Amino acid sequence: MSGAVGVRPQVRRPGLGRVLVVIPTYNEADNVSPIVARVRAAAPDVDVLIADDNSPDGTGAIADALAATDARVRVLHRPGKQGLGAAYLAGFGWARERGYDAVVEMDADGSHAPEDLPRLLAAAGDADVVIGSRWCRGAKVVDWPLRRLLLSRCGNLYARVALGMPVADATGGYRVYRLAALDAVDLGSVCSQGYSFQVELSRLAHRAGARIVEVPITFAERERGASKMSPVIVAEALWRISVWAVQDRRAAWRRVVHGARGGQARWP
Ligand SMILES: Nc1nc2c(ncn2[C@@H]2O[C@H](COP(=O)(O)OP(=O)(O)OP(=O)(O)O)[C@@H](O)[C@H]2O)c(=O)[nH]1
Ligand SMILES: [Mg+2]
Repeated sequence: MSGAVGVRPQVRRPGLGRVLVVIPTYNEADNVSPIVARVRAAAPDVDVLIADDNSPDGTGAIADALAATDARVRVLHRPGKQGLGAAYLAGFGWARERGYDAVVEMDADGSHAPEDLPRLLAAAGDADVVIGSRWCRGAKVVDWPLRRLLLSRCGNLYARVALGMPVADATGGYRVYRLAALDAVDLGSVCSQGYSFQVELSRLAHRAGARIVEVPITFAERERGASKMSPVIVAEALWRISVWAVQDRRAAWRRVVHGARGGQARWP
């Protein structure tokens, strides 16, 4: 970890507390400075943690330079590429250790507009989890190729039906979590490496009774750098959603069977 500059007054948002924006990075050298500048301009009272997986393109060093000039920016250096989910879990742990009340998930590539952040934080006043949603009324997706649109639409439809979650954008990665709500979730059980992490956390939060709210965002295709999306990541998401769906149905069936047996036992 690096980046200790000057005195940094702690700012508590009314109704939310101290907020940390976690930005995972892997080879985002061209994106990390602009995204941090945009976050700082859009929400000057929040802190930023860049969770870099030892990017070969030098993103970590650029992040260090940002942290050296801005006391609200910190860097978590991780030894190597371990996936988005692992980077976020490390960021959540970092936030918890330092007494933050809420964490924001945001991509580094500009797809998640920092200018939408104030609306997400405002919505978190009445929610445990806020999802910046691409698939609710008022949302916009800009410049995405048809195959990505279809993948996201179909993936979300599958997650929603298979898992019975009332969430339109369960794969979306622009979120606010209250850390107190995450206390009710066994983060140690999270097994996703790639983007199924977002679905897994949605599912666990929903099962834990979290108040989940979706706020429309304008989502844009990344402007610079290369996507880390791969067929392996898509396959992992499909596979895990299917496994969770089977597990949920088995559990529901067991409840029905045990409930019926319990009912019979009460009769003479
Ligand atoms: N620390 C870390 N960050 C990662 C890893 N994989 C992806 N990221 C970051 O996670 C964010 C999302 O990754 P993207 O490649 O933009 O994935 P995506 O948004 O689904 O795909 P595109 O829309 O094609 O860009 C970016 O900030 C990446 O740099 C990883 O293994 N470790
Ligand atoms: Mg992206």
